[in-house]
Amino acid sequence: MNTPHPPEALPVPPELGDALEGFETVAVITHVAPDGDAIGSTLGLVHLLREQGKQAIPICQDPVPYQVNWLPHVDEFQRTIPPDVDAIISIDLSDIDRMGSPYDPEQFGHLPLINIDHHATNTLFGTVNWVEPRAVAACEMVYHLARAQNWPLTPRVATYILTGLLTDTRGLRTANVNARVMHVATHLVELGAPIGEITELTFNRKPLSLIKLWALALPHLHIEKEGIIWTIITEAMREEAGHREENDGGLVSFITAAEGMLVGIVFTEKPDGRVNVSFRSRPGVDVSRVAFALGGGGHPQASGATLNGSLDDVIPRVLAQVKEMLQHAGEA
Ligand SMILES: [Mn+2]
Repeated sequence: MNTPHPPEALPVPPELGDALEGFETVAVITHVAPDGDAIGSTLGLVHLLREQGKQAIPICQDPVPYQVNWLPHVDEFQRTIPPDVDAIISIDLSDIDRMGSPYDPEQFGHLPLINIDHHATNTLFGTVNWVEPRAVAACEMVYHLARAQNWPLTPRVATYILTGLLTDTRGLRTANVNARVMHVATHLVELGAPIGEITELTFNRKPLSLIKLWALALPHLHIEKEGIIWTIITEAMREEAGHREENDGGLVSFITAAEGMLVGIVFTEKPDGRVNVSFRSRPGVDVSRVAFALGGGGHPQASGATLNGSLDDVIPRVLAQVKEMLQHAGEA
């Protein structure tokens, strides 16, 4: 009765353990526009591999976001893959294109590519694929991997992993948080991850420029009778607020909390002229199918896509697809 429950293990495919033995130098790459899970899972895995005597280099096309820029060693991220690596591990990455500019198939296509991801929309692009949609974060997969391999979890690695677990679950508040996830979080705290400090630095801290950006975006709030709430972030707003980071800092989750709404969307103009579309939805409303149909990906309750065209082109197109999805969901 007093025995603590070890967290239920998510199974790690045996070929993954074998693949991890097969290299000395590896690039661990995560997705463009990284979030806390992308950064935490990459650094967690990099440090675990180094503790096993491997050379591991964290790679990301884009800068570490403000939310997790306090993590140790974030300055180790590189934007190009060194030419002499023996293998590539992609993490939290649903589609090969989400690696962005660092991954040139001409240069690296011949190398083993180990795909570790928790998105149900993953396209299985690796030479070894471990896709586990039950994991609430790629970080949770790193935890189960370390346990399966009997790799010790240091307080620093536990901190990386818990940070990604917390960011992908918005502080253990998403519908997919269950007893297993709570056990994993508890174990990470027992291993030395400072949950109070992580929460304070990750969730209770935003740049003033971001709050100013929200103030400019919120007057453009629109509500559709189908239960869709949406707004825009333009380049001009970004300029006026002095906020250069592309991430909306949680605006889409904030507006989706409005009572009676089923789907929240933020349309963000990108400097390259494309539009980033970020979706959130209520439990039971799977918005990832729309994101996937638009060439993006994600999770049932949190997903996104990047589209060509101006805001005026993109908004009606996306709203029509979301409305159609809601109509079919209503009929089902
Ligand atoms: Mn993730």
